Amino acid sequence: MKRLILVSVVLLLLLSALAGCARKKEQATPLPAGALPADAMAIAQERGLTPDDIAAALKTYMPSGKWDEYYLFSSGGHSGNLIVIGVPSMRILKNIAVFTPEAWQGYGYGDKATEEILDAGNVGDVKIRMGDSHHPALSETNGDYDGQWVFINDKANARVAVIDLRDFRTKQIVKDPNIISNHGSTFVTPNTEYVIQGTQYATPLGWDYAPLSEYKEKYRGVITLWKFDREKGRIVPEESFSIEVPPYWQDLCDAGKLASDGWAFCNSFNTELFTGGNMQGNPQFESGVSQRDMDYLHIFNWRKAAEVVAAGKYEVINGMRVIRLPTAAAEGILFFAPEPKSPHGVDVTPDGQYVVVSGKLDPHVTVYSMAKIEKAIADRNWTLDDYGVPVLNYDAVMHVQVELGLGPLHTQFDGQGYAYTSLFLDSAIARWKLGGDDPAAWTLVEKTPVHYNVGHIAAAEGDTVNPDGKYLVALNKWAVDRFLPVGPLLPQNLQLLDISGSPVKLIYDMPMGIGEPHYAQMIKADKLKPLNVYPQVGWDAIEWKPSPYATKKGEERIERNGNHVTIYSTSIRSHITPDRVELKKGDHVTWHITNVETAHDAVHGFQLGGQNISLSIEPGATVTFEFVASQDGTYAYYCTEFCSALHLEMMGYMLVEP
Ligand code: K7E
Ligand code: CUA
Repeated sequence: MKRLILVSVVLLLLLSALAGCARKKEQATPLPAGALPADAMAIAQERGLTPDDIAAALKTYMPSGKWDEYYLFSSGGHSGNLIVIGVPSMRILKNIAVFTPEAWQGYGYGDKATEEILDAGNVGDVKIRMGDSHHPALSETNGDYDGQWVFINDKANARVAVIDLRDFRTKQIVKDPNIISNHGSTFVTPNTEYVIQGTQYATPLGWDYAPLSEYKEKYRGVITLWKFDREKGRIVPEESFSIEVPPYWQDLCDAGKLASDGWAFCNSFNTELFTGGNMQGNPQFESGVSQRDMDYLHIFNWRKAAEVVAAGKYEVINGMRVIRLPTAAAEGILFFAPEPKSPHGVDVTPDGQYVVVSGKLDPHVTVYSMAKIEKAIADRNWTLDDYGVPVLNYDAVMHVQVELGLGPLHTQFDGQGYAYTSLFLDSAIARWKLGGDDPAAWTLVEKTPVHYNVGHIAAAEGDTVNPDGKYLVALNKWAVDRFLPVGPLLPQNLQLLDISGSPVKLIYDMPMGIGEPHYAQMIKADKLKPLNVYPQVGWDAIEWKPSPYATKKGEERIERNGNHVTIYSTSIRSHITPDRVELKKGDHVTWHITNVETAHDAVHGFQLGGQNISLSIEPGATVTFEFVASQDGTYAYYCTEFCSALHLEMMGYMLVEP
């Protein structure tokens, strides 16, 4: 029977994907005469636009020079970056380099500070220069986005990055020393005390070797609470800690807020402890991990966990303080609640009273009540799992199930008491009513088709204590027939929906041809105060203070000390000083360049052919790179931003004498 269900689920998945191709274009309703001024009417008629098309165009068109109302921060998936998009125009504004080198921003191509950031994310002696970014989390104050920082995880290597919204640059990457993949990250606590991160695929801690036959005893996950220091703008690993959890494959997490402040929640989807073996006669992973009817929602008290760590009840494992599993269970830090199998998203309502779990294999969302969870804990209404963790009685904590459709994944909220859930298999967004105490008041309101196979959704400030409503972006996994064909690898499709009224309206399609976005967050634009130029000329943008290598105009120089050569340069429209650098083969070169400009947008780039060097030197910044002149010859370096009419002349020769 279970096999049958699984086979039909797989079939459904395939069919839903194919359904995308078969779907018909909607019939165009003609415009009534006189609906538009004659010249606009002529354009609309010539292009075959419907009244809905015209309304959508009017809502999303951004006249030249006008600014968008919201920023959307979208993960770039396996491009390892973070993409900034203006809403409602859906124009890409920046593709922030995070886990992957990026030449335009001079990230990871010589710039010493950025190389150090990337190197901090290395795994042992392997230089990691890729990432699978999934979930951005904007910093919060009192549960509301404050526009200061954004964090994002790399699922492939279990890392978290810190991005500074003063200059939209990555400032730090931290690697969890105990796990090799994460997914339930990043999610911040309501005052950004901690950045939450959960394991995805369990391994022995420190991903040490242990045979899969020892899975139950040796494999584990962790929930890591990375301590964030706002003053420093850095995660502080020494003040962070992990909570050891069973090897249940933790999935998404969310932090509690208001009524659930101090708590956090993570799903899991392999309470079967299945370990594969499809060449050894075992079922495939997707069926092996779906045998039980229920998995476990992890409910943990991070505030209590911080107290337990402060009381010294932890072990240091690979340099990280870890609350061991028996301690977590005994101290009332970790509880489980059964949840319909193979869940994906877990999302806390704006008032913090309810936790919404979406199961990929269940047409319902399952809603838990924080009040009921706290009562069940107080009543000790639980049984213990194999690891001694209390499993709360499902009936005591489950508040209501709402049937929405096939493949519910992720939920967001507006300020009108509605929730929105993506339906992957249905290719639709369900709008449904949060009902409060009365379970009968929780009802599906409407469903809006999207194209196709939607994963995450992002409503304006839709996971805060104070959602804006207005816009919702569906991050669709399949594009199929929506855009001009570009070969077998298609863009994903970000679709903008107007959720301000009823019915919900689809108003824009935006192809994302960079990497697969997973989650995104949308913040009111006026909450951000990015600077135009660095605070003073000679600025170290990573340390956020004047650089000791800042060079003033007229003080440029080349210093030689044995075979160590140090160059102090400036760049200004339209020259680099010095424009002649003479080296000897084998010299070790340290080269500092200060952009002495203070004009908005007066950026100079710098590329040095044959040395893999690409820098971005933004107004006021001092950038340093180092290399060994290992090959003699004649090289050219030049500015890579078309900064002035005489930009092509902004160059220099580097001679390396044999
Ligand atoms: Cu793609 Cu949040 Cu990683 Cu769902 S996850 S879709
Ligand atoms: Cu500076 Cu072109």
